[in-house]
Amino acid sequence: MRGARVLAFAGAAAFIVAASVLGLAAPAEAHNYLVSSTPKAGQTLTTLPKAFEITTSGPLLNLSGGRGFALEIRDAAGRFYGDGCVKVSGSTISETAAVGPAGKYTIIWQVVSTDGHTVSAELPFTWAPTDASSTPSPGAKTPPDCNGTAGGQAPAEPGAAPAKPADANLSDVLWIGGSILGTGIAVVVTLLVLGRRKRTTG
Ligand SMILES: [Cu+2]
Repeated sequence: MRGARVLAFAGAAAFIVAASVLGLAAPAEAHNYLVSSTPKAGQTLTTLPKAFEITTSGPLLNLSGGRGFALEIRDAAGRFYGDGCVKVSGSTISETAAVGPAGKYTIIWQVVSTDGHTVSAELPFTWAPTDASSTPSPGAKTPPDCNGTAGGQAPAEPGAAPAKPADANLSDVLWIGGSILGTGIAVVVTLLVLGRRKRTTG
């Protein structure tokens, strides 16, 4: 009788652990991913659009005026273009388009998923203007900071590799690992308390 109760309790504890792990693993699947963009990855632009845009799979978490969001425009030499003023609207971030001379460019973007984790990636494109009268922007050596305002936080220092989505996955793993440990401790403490109660009352 007593053995059966312990077995039933252990089964329930295992179920709670499994359920909490699965429940916490689910948000990891909810990281926003790229759905569409202007320009498209690998596209050759011959005229400049009004804005560069990154549209992701779902709503973005914008709790502190654009902090954690970035859209950096860089040329092959590593110079930065644009004002760094990132607009966050629904599932899209955008920034006024700006480029320098014709050549290869990379947009490095970062957003905050609704679970609070950041996701970032690179989007290469080519600038080949057909209108020779367009004046290229001179660009800058350091990332633009939108005139010192909070928005447009740079995802990486110049020359450093941009943050990869793997960082977010690692924090998910740590989060899940921590919750398993916490649940395990709670189960052991509960078993100890039950065991002691049995001994004192029975
Ligand atoms: Cu996450």
